[in-house]
Amino acid sequence: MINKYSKDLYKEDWRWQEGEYEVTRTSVWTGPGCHNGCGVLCYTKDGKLEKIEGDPNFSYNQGRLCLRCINMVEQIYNNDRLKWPLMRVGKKGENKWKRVSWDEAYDWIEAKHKEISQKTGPQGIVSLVGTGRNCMWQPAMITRAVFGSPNLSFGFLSADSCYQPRMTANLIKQGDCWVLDASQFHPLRYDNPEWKVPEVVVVWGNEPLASNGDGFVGHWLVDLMKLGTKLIVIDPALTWLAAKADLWLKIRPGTDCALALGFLNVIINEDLYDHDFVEQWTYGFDELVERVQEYSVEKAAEITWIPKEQITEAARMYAKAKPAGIQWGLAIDMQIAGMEASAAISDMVAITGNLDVPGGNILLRYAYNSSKKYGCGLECISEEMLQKRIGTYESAIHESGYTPFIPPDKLLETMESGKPYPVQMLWVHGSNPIANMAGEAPRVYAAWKNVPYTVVVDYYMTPTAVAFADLVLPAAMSVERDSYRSWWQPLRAITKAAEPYFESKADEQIVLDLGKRINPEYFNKYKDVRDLLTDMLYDDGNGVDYDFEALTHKVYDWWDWNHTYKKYEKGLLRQDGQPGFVTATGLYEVSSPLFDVWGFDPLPHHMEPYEGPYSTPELMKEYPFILTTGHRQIGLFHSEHRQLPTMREVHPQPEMDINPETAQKLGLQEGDWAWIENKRGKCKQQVKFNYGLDPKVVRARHGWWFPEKEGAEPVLFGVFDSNSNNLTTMGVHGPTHYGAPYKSTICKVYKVEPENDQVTPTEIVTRLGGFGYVKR
Ligand SMILES: Nc1nc2c(c(=O)[nH]1)N[C@H]1C(S)=C(S)[C@@H](COP(=O)(O)OP(=O)(O)OC[C@H]3O[C@@H](n4cnc5c(=O)[nH]c(N)nc54)[C@H](O)[C@@H]3O)O[C@H]1N2
Ligand SMILES: Nc1nc2c(c(=O)[nH]1)N[C@H]1C(S)=C(S)[C@@H](COP(=O)(O)OP(=O)(O)OC[C@H]3O[C@@H](n4cnc5c(=O)[nH]c(N)nc54)[C@H](O)[C@@H]3O)O[C@H]1N2
Ligand code: SF4
Ligand SMILES: [Mo]
Repeated sequence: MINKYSKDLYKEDWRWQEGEYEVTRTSVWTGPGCHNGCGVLCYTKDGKLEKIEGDPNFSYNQGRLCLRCINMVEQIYNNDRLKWPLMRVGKKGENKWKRVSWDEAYDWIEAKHKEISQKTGPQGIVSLVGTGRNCMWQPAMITRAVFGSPNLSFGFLSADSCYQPRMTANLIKQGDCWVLDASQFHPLRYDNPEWKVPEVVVVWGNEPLASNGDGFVGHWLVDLMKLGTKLIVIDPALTWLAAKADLWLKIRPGTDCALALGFLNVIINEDLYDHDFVEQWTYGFDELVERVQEYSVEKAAEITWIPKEQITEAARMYAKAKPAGIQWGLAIDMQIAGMEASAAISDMVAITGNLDVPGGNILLRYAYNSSKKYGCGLECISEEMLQKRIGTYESAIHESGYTPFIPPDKLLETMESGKPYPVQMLWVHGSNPIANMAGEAPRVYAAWKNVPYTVVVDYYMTPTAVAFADLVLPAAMSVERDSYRSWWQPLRAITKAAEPYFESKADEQIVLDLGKRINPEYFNKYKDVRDLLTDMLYDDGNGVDYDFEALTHKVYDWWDWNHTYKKYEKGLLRQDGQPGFVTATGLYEVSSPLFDVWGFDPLPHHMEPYEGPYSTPELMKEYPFILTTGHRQIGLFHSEHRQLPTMREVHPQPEMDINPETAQKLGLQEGDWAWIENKRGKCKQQVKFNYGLDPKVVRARHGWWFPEKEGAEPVLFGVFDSNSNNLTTMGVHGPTHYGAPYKSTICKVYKVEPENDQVTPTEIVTRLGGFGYVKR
């Protein structure tokens, strides 16, 4: 592809020799822990990665790399990394292991699969996966195509509250998802003649400079600002972007739906919406007109704690700009009204005429329509077996097939009650739940004790593995594996550049090895991993007519569909080739008939956070602060990277943000350790002053454990000591079962002193039966 980022910048081959190095031009995904697939040049010698550079010719990251990729050599060759399969020899939690061969490990898995299948059926095996790493389809395939179980869970992420609410709201309303169009889907990027610079971008519940989440590189926003884009940032904290924004709306956590409805009130009542789009392409607009009358700016201001003038100004600024885009993030999902907030924000995009226009919010699909993700292997599960999915029939969205997951909160209940059947084995593939994902980590820890067997597939030994695993399998990292990425645009090769660390194996290889043993009928057709990948490419690819090897030589392949605009006008969305959206009405559904059928409110509405000043005023007397958890750190991906000296130099300890005035009242100095506590539990983090934060709001970090500490219980790498998820919940969500209050709970804060620090939280959880006041 000849473009501005081309030839003259650097070589365009896929592999070459440069002095003593072999250089492979490819993309990476995980590890490093990441949602992206930036282009890299891997410099290897004797099969080892020695350095890594950003690929200047890939317009996606334009030669840039963030900390986690730059530090990849340290991540791969850190001595703590798992070197070979380990079988538990001591009791669970004792951290005693023996080295076994892969064959012995596979024998054990095969035997357990047989035993469980005979005892309860394969549905007794439940798989836990984590966030969008390059281990989405692999565990899905192992669960369904290898084990024959229908039970795949998005770890223990309460109410599927990451990206699922946003994507599902998009899918229900318009049949496809959108993202902010920062020109990323065209190889010419900002030089694409069709593209327009957004006049305004709303960064909403998202800090993409730290997170680079969901296939969006935060630095693109800096590019846009340089091109003239104005920002509105909606965040309780003064982030780097908020500090550069024209408007920063300091929202009370968990009230984003009310804010969106307040915006819609201004947009509709001041006639700032796009009449052509609304008349031609929407269904149920009049009902929204009625609904927003209940959300005057005054009311929205009262709920959100944002001055009403700012709400009006932001609504006008967004609606008058042509084009304008919304870059949304996790905070939208992580509230009980996660689905409702997502729906209201989608409506803003649609009725202002910013849907699928250049510089607005572009509708897109996986490159070449590849659909093999968490849904992989579903074709191997019979209807009868599907009916056995845990908890699925208690949630309309899960039942309807909008998600390939079982509801994680129901899985936890099943583990506690043994109903409808006891969980016999947890297959943990790319997740470290008790350190990070589980909403109510101590409760998950307690329930896991009822599960006889656990297998963990990971790069490193984790607290979850020490506490529960019988078998730990070492996984290969990105540069050590052949794979590909079709998550958004373009289709990218992930080409093996270095030899796997010791005996670690690629997730793809583990799929194939186990598949050939347990379901040879399905898997014997594949000679090797490349054969499997080729089959997936053909199978998925509307238009891909080359094999995996050819993709490694192409490196990147841009799919025109993904950068075409106004696809609904051109008949490019629907299977019948007619103009319109992939919905029952063929229109953008402002009021959702599906929601109505499922018994939900067809229009968005505000729901007060589960705990807070208005819903639990009594409780607030004891726990006076609103707590939001988990804002991202650039060098750490969830619970990963804590082993790496460089990352710990940048992020030595978990830090909680607090307004200095509040800290002063509590007798806290910056750097002090403070307890953060509510009725479910407590954890300690280091005080960091945040001058912009509301005096009543506290922000805590998530995912912290300490590989430098003892692994055996009761220390267990200190996994519950600083764990914000001792305070968050499971089983608390709105009627849609989508969206949990990870970012809107309550707490009190007080200084850690020798007398209140006699027993560690980890010891309380692992040895003393928990915090005692965990609600059941
Ligand atoms: N470095 C790094 N990158 C990551 C990850 C990681 O762990 N580390 N995790 C990945 C994953 S799985 C995800 S989902 C993404 C998430 O990444 P983002 O979408 O960026 O989400 P967060 O960083 O959790 O929070 C973003 C902002 O929301 C604000 N916020 C908190 N509560 C609220 C609220 O109630 N309303 C509003 N409007 N804002 C609020 C926080 O102050 C924060 O600045 O990041 C991905 N990328
Ligand atoms: N309080 C609070 N909790 C949160 C959040 C929050 O904002 N606040 N965010 C939540 C969100 S949005 C999410 S998505 C979850 C994420 O939760 P998870 O995705 O479960 O993240 P981790 O707990 O870090 O576990 C991932 C494990 O997989 C391993 N791993 C990484 N890449 C690979 C790979 O390619 N193959 C294999 N086999 N293993 C791999 C890592 O070493 C690590 O041990 O956390 C959630 N937890
Ligand atoms: S966003 Fe950062 S960690 Fe992810 S692939 Fe790009 S450079 Fe690597
Ligand atoms: Mo996530």
